[in-house]
Amino acid sequence: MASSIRVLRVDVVTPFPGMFRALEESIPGRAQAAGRLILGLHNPRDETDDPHRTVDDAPFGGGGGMVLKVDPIFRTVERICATAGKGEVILLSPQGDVLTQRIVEQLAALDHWVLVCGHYKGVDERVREHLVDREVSIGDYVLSGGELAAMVLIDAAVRLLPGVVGNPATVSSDSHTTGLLDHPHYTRPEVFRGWSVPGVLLSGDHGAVAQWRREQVLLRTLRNRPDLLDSVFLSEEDQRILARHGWSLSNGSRRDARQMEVGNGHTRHRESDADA
Ligand code: 9D3
Repeated sequence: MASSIRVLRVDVVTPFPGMFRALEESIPGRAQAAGRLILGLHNPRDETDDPHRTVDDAPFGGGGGMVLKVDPIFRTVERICATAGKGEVILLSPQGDVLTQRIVEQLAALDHWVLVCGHYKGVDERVREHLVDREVSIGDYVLSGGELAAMVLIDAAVRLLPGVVGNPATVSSDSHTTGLLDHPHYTRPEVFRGWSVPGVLLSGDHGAVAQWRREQVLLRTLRNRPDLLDSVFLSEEDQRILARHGWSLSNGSRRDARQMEVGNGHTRHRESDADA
């Protein structure tokens, strides 16, 4: 078989293993139950020798705050690799490469990760210098630690493992796989509190539906994330649709699309508005 069953093993080094209970839900939970995701949680406190089980200490050179100690982290990672084999050691920290779907895809192709969670206190630089293979951030905002970032990375990768998400078409049509935002979705009822579903979706005309959805994909992307339009292939027809809304290939994302009037062609949702 071309798409053989793969298992992703993730060992996480964290003083807060309880946070990872969140991964027992939803798709990561199902992946764990099916043995497709094997999650190991390792508390660096268990690799300390002192009675206080100290994992942090004051910084050399002075200044405020504390720094995660190198020895408990090294010992924890070395114990993991002695048991489960050498994995890709990834530090979650604000200094890392900002996570993209492309990085998720690269990492999801590997069999074993060792995630080291950073902390607002910072991590002894020797961890970065001598232990870590790559460093990942999930964006430009301040978290209290790397745990939630580690969970974001795990969640994003697990759903790419063949067979974890039921319908492979769902994964390959994802907005960040196609590079554009998604079109609107509706399900029953046809009318809710006077707000009706766009007629084209009820028309049974598959060609018209496909055309409407493509238009919505393009207009939503133009309005909310015009930067994405710079890095995707746009057909002549796509460019014509966008041009009708003030976009041109040359100005692309530099235009402030938020000030453009981009509706979904269906702004009058309330039936009572129809003859207002
Ligand atoms: C004073 C400089 N701060 C960096 C902006 C220090 C600092 C704050 C918060 C250092 C670490 C942290 C804790 N954050 C993470 O460990 C972290 C993180 C994040 O804060 N934002 C986005 N991605 C990540 S991945 C790990």
